[in-house]
Amino acid sequence: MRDTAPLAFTVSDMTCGHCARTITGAVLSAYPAARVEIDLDAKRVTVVNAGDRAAVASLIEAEGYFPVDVA
Ligand SMILES: [Cu+2]
Repeated sequence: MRDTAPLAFTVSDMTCGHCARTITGAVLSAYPAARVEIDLDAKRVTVVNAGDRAAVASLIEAEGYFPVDVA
């Protein structure tokens, strides 16, 4: 199965490995087939094979972070 188009977010309040694991875990618990890539330096979260943008954003928000769409 081909990967879906990546959804990219900037999460400015993602500051450490704990944040990265929390966000990754939240996405994977809802979408076990997803792949989550985190670039902590760039504060970037990229997700493929998950739900739509709004669904992924709300999972991240539910953990207390503020994702902003990357155009
Ligand atoms: Cu952290």
